[in-house]
Amino acid sequence: MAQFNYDESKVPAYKLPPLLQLNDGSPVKDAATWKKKRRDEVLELFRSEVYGRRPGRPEALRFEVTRKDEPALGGKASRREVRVHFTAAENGPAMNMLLYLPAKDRGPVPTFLGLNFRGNPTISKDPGITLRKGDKESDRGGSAGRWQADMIVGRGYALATIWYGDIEPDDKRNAFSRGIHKVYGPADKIPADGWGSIAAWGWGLSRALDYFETIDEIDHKRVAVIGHSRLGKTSLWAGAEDERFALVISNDSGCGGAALSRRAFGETVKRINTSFPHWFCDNFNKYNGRESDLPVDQHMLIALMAPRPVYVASAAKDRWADPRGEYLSAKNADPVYRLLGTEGLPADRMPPIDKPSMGRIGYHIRSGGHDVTAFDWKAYLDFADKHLKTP
Ligand code: GTR
Repeated sequence: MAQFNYDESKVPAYKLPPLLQLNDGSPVKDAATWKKKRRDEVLELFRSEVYGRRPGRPEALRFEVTRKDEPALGGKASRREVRVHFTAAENGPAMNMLLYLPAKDRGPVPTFLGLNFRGNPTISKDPGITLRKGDKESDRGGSAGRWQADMIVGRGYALATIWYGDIEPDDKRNAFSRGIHKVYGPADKIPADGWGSIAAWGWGLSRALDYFETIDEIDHKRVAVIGHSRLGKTSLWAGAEDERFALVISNDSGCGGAALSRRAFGETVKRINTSFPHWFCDNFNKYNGRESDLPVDQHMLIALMAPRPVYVASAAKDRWADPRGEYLSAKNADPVYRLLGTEGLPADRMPPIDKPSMGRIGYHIRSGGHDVTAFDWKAYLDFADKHLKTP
């Protein structure tokens, strides 16, 4: 089997594992059975076969404000920087969070939280963001289009972001010996269902939420977790593991994220496990070229968010991430949302390009390629207004 496919006629015939059926074969007919039994079963399957098990909140976790609030973004926001220490050691592992609070809205405000790829200074041209060792002035704002900080605070939301490499380097050779993994044990002792880097990054997002619980400016019950691509896989898994996240957004997350694995369209399980062996747990390798043996598929991951609002976004030219497979995941999670008494995804077919469909599940396919754009953010803000702003 090829490691990727771009031909719809070569998508194998497949049957999705049943969502509304317990492992013992009995049907899930009511919300209580989903909440008390089936959700836990599905979560366990994803832990043991896909992402791996992660630890809880470290006892020594502590928060240090490294830069006090200062006006930023032309007065539209105030900027704060916070170091989240994972251990008691002064120079131990920690992540640096950049936080913009909207200036005109009195807290507690709803918040978007997401990891960034290239460092906090890249998310805005704001000259006040602390540069890390090795960062250059010219790095500032290099990824600003993907963050749209002005638009977000202008609509009354806070924005918090952390460089994902602070939690763990995205490095297939050394990730586990240099990142948060090493705090929890030697790199060569990770069991087959032990956490991979996606679980580690998601764990870091939960530690950011721990900080929000300690401050008044942010409403920790209205935090939307967002991520793009590998970090979209991460936001989904973070939302599954931690139900404190009120809303979950996957931007172009593809294989191992929102896309159905069984379609094997674009990137496949074998391909992703070969290119990025550190992202998932070792057990996931069992399904290389054998997607139909997986006890789960990614519609079940989307369903783990229920009844919380979840948004899946694709891009038309991003065939590697399989837009159709992402749509089908969102749609096939719909029965769980309905069972829990909420609207699911209104679109019965894949919506036209650039026309979002927003129920309790949202979906759009944007024109253009693998990216996060102002169009995407406008949709996420509209979706958040719909679900987080209504009393
Ligand atoms: C690609 C990978 C995708 C996606 C992407 C990204 O190389 O194959 O699964 O995660 O990277 O994160 O940009």
